[in-house]
Amino acid sequence: MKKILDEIRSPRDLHFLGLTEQKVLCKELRDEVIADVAKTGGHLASNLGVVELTVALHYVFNTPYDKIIFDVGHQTYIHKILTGRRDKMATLRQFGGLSGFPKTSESEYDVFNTGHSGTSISAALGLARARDIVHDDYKVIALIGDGALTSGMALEALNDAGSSDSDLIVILNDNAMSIDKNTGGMASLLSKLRTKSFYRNSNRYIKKVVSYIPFLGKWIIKLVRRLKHSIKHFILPNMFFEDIGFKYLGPVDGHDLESLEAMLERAKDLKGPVLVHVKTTKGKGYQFAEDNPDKFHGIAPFDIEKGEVLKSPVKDFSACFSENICRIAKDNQRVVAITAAMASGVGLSAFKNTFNNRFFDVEIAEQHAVTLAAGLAMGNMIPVVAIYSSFMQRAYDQIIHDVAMQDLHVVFCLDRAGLVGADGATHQGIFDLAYGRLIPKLKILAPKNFRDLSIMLEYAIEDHIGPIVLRYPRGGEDLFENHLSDEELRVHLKNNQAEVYQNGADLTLVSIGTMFKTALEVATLLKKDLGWSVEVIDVLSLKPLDQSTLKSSFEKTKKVATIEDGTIIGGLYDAVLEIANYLPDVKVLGFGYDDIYVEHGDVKSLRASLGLDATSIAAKIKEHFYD
Ligand SMILES: Cc1ncc(C[n+]2csc(CCOP(=O)(O)OP(=O)(O)O)c2C)c(N)n1
Repeated sequence: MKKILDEIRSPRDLHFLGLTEQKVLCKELRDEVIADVAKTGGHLASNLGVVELTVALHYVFNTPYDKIIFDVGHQTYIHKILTGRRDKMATLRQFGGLSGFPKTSESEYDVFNTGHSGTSISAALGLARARDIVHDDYKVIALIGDGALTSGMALEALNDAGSSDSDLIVILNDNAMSIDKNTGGMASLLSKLRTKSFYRNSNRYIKKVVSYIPFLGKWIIKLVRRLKHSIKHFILPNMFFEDIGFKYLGPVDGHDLESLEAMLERAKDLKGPVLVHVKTTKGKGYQFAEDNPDKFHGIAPFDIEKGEVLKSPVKDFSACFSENICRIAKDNQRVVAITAAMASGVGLSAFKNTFNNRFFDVEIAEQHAVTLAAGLAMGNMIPVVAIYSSFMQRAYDQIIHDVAMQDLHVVFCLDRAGLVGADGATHQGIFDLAYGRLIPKLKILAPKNFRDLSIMLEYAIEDHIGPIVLRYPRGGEDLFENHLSDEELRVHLKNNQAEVYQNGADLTLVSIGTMFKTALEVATLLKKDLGWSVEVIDVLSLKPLDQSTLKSSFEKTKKVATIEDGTIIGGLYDAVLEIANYLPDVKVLGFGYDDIYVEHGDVKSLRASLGLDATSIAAKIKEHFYD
């Protein structure tokens, strides 16, 4: 049977639909996005929550002339379907396919690339100011969730926008959820706003009741009127947005198309900064996602009937971190843990449940998370800050200014370091080795398997004093035999010693973290192909780097290749070059991400496309060094 959706080739086609047809369209969109994400994986619950809102926005506004900026951008699947990309949804997040986030290179309807939370209002305000300077008249709309609104950046932008004269519409998509339940002061303000109609009605009810009281009743109403402003302040919490300069509209039910479109029409005609508060349900229309919006926030391919992921998940580094931090915190009461809205992602849910008074979820506020840790360290706690590598980019100054410069004992656990895959360029954790290496006093460790992580975490908390980073990737561990005993590894860490895993005379392969397995495979290939004996060294610590072990290996082999899951500029390659620079006749070849942003796709395909799989690396080494 032909669907209404089949007729929608661009948002313009929405204008031929009446309200009833638009409602049917929403149902079709929901079914389609569930079917799409069940195959590709992705951010399902957030998209189900904005079906009506996305249709209403494209119906009311004249896109792409009017500009919609999506915060985070993980909720743009419906937008993609409506803006001519329906037939490519099967390629979503796949190598060479559609991105899971807005991409200006993908469509003229994608106005601004996002991925990290909290950027939409700043970008929208910039666009609005640019429009005003050239006297253009398009509308600018920022769509931001209540989770993303906890970002420092978003609050900075509200502060600026509120005092500006620019016409700007901020749509607040409030589902009371970040990935987990949204918490903090902003969340409680919004929860009061959500029940605002109750306050309004109760106000009317009180007026009605007191007007029946003879003499005194009228007097009370007069008094109520006179005190209206202050009562509004005390009773109606929307004054927060109004006081900082926004016209506040709402709250409106984000699944009631008629009211939503009417509200957006009103917002369209208002001057200056306007905030439209839209209440939505995360996961709306798919029971499994409504019941477990956190599980369906970002999900792997799943069975629609059962609501379960198809592949049973393997134990990953986050789970290993989770086990070990709980183990260590049980005996060490000084250990506290901090997350920026990613408790389950980074593996802190068990810690939260077991040591609740030592757990802090600061919401999407990485900068605050780091300086909060600095304060805790000053107070003699040992803070462990677990944040994804790419999100930690936000807090660079805080690491330097608040932690490292004061030599505070803070343990940074950078999860999702290296390529993360399907989430793409904004989420690839490829910069931390380079940016971390520049910071004086910061020690940087990278485990190659779970055993290393467990001992490194113990070392970072119990033995080391000062700022320290542990970086590890998304996913499970590679299998190989441990050559160092646990005790030997402890000694290596204490002495900043690299691990010489296998001796050789023809080439030194230096790897960091989980690229170790690739190094082993390259060594095997070179042995088979050229008969080379390859020395394989895992640095364990990038900073300080074990100069003497590396130096004597380089002097022996003269040929060196580095392999890292990070940008080669500023990372392991550069660090090794600094040693080789003083050694005559030593040549170094670097394998990593060379001055590029790595797009989305499965990690294996991405690496192969960049020449970072074992076969390509071995071939390049042969070409470069074989004479
Ligand atoms: C700087 C940064 N930190 C963390 C994240 C991970 N993250 C992606 S979406 C999200 C929650 C967003 O909640 P909200 O804005 O309310 O959108 P919803 O999914 O609930 O619609 C988080 C924490 C991120 N994208 N960027």
